[in-house]
Amino acid sequence: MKDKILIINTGGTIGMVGKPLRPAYNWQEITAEYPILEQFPTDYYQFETLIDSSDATPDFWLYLAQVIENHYDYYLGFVILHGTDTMAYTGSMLSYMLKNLGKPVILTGAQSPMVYPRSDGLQNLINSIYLAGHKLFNIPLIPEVCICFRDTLLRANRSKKTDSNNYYGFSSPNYYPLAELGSEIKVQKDRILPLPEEKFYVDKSLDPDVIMLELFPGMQPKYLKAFFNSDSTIKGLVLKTYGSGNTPTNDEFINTLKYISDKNIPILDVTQCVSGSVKMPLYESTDTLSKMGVMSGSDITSEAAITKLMYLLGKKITLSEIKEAFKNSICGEQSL
Ligand code: ASN
Repeated sequence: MKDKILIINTGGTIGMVGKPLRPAYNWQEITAEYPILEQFPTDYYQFETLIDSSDATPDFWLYLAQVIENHYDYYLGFVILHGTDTMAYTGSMLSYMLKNLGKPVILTGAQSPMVYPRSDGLQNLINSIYLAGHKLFNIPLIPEVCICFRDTLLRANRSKKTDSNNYYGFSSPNYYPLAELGSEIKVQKDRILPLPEEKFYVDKSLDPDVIMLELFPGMQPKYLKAFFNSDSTIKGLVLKTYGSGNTPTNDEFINTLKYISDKNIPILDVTQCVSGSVKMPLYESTDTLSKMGVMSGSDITSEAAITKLMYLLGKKITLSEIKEAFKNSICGEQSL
């Protein structure tokens, strides 16, 4: 193994250059203004097509996981340059796919391109290099998929992009940061997953035949039903509900959920609130859902929920096994 860090560039604002902004052709173009970056022991891998992360797809996740697998044995850790828009989805999916992860996988990006003088990119990148290179910088090893942004290191599957402009772009509303990145890097060891004993591998099961819908007052159940008509291929539903997991209680809405559930389609209840948890059965509405077999998403983020559902469906397990999996955490994505 080399005492080095692999930087994997997938795209996003951090590596954009020119006017109008376009993805850089190579690493030198991004870092020309920052000779300081040459002093770090890094290698660089660039995706053939750099994307705006709003174009991320399941195939993109599979390819990224494959790149990590191919290089896993040779590096101390990985820094993934990624657009901020869907970073929490990619981080969540990677957290499920990278099994027995024993090295840091740090996703980072920027709100403003690195070639701009006021960019947040350089600080985010250097912090990420430190965290991925751990022992080279006297930092504890964090064997997790994380998001490094501004002054915090967050568990990726607990994170959300909560600001489209501010340099504090991400938060982890239901789990404390894994590290604080001030003049010192303070890692909170008690918040970090244990180092696995088994060998690392990539689990590539994934089924994208899912849908996520957010409730709003006045939503017409007939539109929800239309998604699940007789020839629909949708295999799972994440419902973003109100407050502690509440939905309308009228017969038409409840019968529509029953119609979906009777097709053996797993329905997961997650809250549309930024923080807090689904509590079943606290109110009458969640009592009805729970009796129907709707699963509680506890305090999982919607990003971690939809990717977990894709991951579980890809395993071709039974409905009751899926329900069991949502009562448990795969890698720290929800409280039990
Ligand atoms: N649209 C960009 C992306 O997600 C936003 C960013 O990176 N700041 O790729």
